[in-house]
Amino acid sequence: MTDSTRPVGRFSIRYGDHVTRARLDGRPVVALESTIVSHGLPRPDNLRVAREIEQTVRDNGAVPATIGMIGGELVVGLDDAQIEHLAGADGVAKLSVRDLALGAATGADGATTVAATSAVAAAAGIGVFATGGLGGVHREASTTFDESADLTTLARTPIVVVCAGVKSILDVGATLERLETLGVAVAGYGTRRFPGFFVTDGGHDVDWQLDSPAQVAAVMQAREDHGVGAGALVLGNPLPADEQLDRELHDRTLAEGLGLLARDGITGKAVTPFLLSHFHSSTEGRSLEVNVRIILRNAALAAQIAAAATPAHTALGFSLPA
Ligand code: PSU
Ligand code: MN
Repeated sequence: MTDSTRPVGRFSIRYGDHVTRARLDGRPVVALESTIVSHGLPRPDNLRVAREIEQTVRDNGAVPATIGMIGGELVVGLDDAQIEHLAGADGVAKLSVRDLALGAATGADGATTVAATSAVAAAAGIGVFATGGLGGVHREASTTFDESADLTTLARTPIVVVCAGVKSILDVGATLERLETLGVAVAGYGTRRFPGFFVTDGGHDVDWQLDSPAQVAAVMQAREDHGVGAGALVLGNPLPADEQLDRELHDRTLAEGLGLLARDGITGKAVTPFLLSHFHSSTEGRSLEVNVRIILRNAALAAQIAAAATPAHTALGFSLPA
């Protein structure tokens, strides 16, 4: 851990040694979120998977920067002991952007969602972020108003988010409509269909298809060159069809999970972790396996994109911590 910090807004960010070294050496960095570790995956697999995600980034030519909050301090590049802490401790907060100041001022330990991770990564000058699936518009949103803050945050955050689309537990079509309204760019990786996380095809077309890390890097460069629009690029990287969750098992598990949500009155930020945990327990680990595959594939692709994009990004003046 270094003591170099750099203020971002009213926060300071602490950089892990490996991230500081990577930036000094001009090596590519990939941001990773911690909510999937603390709240999205069951213990004890979550810690093993968190380590595998980091290793996959390294194996594909980049340096992982897992982001989270320790004792009220935002850390870009958690070390192994800190990841172990967020994976195993009780009471780790789920931090979206609106929670960051509350967590900082109260000295919280917290895991950052897609929204918070993107915002912190972009503030730290990291251009590529890998996750599992985005948050989005929930199926009952017309009455519950449940739409993830991931969407509005991505509208103002310049970063490439490599994901397997949005979870099929959400309203995929409504989420795509909101991304359009919010000005968030969306492309499929090797496909014109938007992925549905556990399932390869989320049921909707996207307008753009990108086919290589170099092509994604060229889009990043073009966005900088043109300076128009400061939102994210969501890159949907689908699972190969033979690796997806069995459709029938998926549909049955989802219907049950939605019923349980209603029965138990689960709302707000508890909804996504509840549904994921329901999938993991009632598919006897099959959805967990699929979830892990998704994240590792996204981590590999994000690393390749970051490596392809590095010259552009160092030229853009990644500012090094003082
Ligand atoms: N995708 C996963 N597992 C997760 C999440 C996404 O595969 O745990 C998390 C992400 O951190 C995402 C959050 O930002 O769920 C969305 O939560 P909500 O719907 O409450 O905004
Ligand atoms: Mn929500």
